[in-house]
Amino acid sequence: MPFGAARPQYWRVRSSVRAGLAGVASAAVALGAAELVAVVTGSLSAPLLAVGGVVVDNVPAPVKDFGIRVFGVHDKTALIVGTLILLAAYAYGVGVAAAHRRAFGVAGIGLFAGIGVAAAVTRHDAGLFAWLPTVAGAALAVWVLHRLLEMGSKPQASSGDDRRRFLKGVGWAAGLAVAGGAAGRFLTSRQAVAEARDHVVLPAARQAPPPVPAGAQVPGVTPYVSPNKDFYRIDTALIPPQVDPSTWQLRIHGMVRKPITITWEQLLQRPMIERYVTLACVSNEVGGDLIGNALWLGTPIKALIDEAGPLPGADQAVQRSVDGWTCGTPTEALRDGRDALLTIGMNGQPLPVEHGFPVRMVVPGLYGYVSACKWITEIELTRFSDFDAYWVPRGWSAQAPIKTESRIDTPRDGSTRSPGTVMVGGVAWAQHTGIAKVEVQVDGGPWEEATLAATVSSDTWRQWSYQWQATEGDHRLRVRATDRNGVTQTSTPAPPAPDGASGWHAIEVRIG
Ligand SMILES: Nc1nc2c(c(=O)[nH]1)N[C@H]1C(S)=C(S)[C@@H](COP(=O)(O)O)O[C@H]1N2
Ligand SMILES: [Mo]
Repeated sequence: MPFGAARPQYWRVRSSVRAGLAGVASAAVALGAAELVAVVTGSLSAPLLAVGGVVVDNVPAPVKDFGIRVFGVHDKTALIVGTLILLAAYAYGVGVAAAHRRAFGVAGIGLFAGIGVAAAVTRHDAGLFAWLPTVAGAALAVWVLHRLLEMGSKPQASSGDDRRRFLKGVGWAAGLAVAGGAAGRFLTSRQAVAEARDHVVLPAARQAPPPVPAGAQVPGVTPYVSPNKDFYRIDTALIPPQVDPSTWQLRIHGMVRKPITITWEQLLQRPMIERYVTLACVSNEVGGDLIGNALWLGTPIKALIDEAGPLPGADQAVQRSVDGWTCGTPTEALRDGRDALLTIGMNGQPLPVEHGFPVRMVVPGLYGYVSACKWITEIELTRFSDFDAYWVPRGWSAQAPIKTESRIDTPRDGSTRSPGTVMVGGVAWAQHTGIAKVEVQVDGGPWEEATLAATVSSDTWRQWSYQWQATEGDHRLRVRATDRNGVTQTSTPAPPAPDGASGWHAIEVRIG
């Protein structure tokens, strides 16, 4: 043998790399083919999204918290990319194992298919054929893996010709997989409701919306009204549910005298009002940006609930989304006269798909996870003692009013300014109670009262400013707010779980 004793071992390493590549290529084929089949069976039946969905539904509160802290509103992209990397590593291993024994390949792909099918058929509203994308993808993967291994593992595969043939095979498989996957995604998105949304003509509110007073905006602070495209987004949906208004219905049932169902057309006939409400996520850290203020157009939910007639003891109104997500709101909060709205418009536009199109709830004063169901289709009157909504068994409180908080937006933490007057500014919120006072403290000195900007109502955040006579050196600034009941936000730091972060926001600034 011309290359001496080293050759067989050298060749074995090369061939196991080939086997690994064959495994990865066949996994890609499985995913691509599954995406194509899922065009017919529903996008959530493709294994990647199905498994991702199960992961999202089962992460413990601290892990979810960590995901949001590290990846922010990109937590879902991170999840998908992470899953793809894990899957590629697994498929590489399956390829190598299959090179030794084909049965290992079938078993490895079978295990993958088992997990995919289990995830797909247990999703909320899974169709009769939810198993099909995974099974079709897996069957194709077994065949592709077999073919590629045939090409790649023949002893004569070390010849240039065979190596080229093998790489060409891998290239073709990967190319077809990506093309199939992309075509699948494209066709699925054509079923999307973007077009239906474009055709929605929102009814007018009975009165003009409350004007934003001049002076509500402090220069350098986050916009008082958050544009739709910048509004924070938090939900468990890996891709936003596509709900066609022409088939949308809301059913109000459970502990009621008379269950009612209304359609989109009927909803549009109801009296509409427009209100600014500042929505906040319970996962928002002190100083964080999972909070936004918008002008919501909707009909008061109280009237609809009263028509259904809640029975005594029905202290919880469980809202359910098309994807099965639930949140529980105290029935009282929907009927006590605050502007709890069944919402169809956001800042003058139909709700963006990611923000709940066509219909969502907005309730002033409660964190989103207990009040703001997007893609809503159901309200079930029940008791808190009888039903735990989505986040409750995952470690979050059943009841969660928004905690009074304040944030410094300018100067930025860690920035440098010149000595002299420095304009300090930010936002403070105590939804449905209102902000009465904001104070700023420099280097642990006395608390100084900030100037409050004008605001639309107690249901929105309020901006503030403070003229700081800054001297050279490193400084630490803190802020605290007091609500209109005279209660000052607690200095005790708390993490988001179980019912919202607390503590005073602090920043460091260098003057010089
Ligand atoms: N269907 C559905 N609605 C949902 C959620 C969800 O996961 N699914 N998340 C809630 C949470 S935790 C928050 S903070 C708000 C966020 O609303 P936004 O994404 O429009 O800002 O939506 C709420 N409504
Ligand atoms: Mo949230």
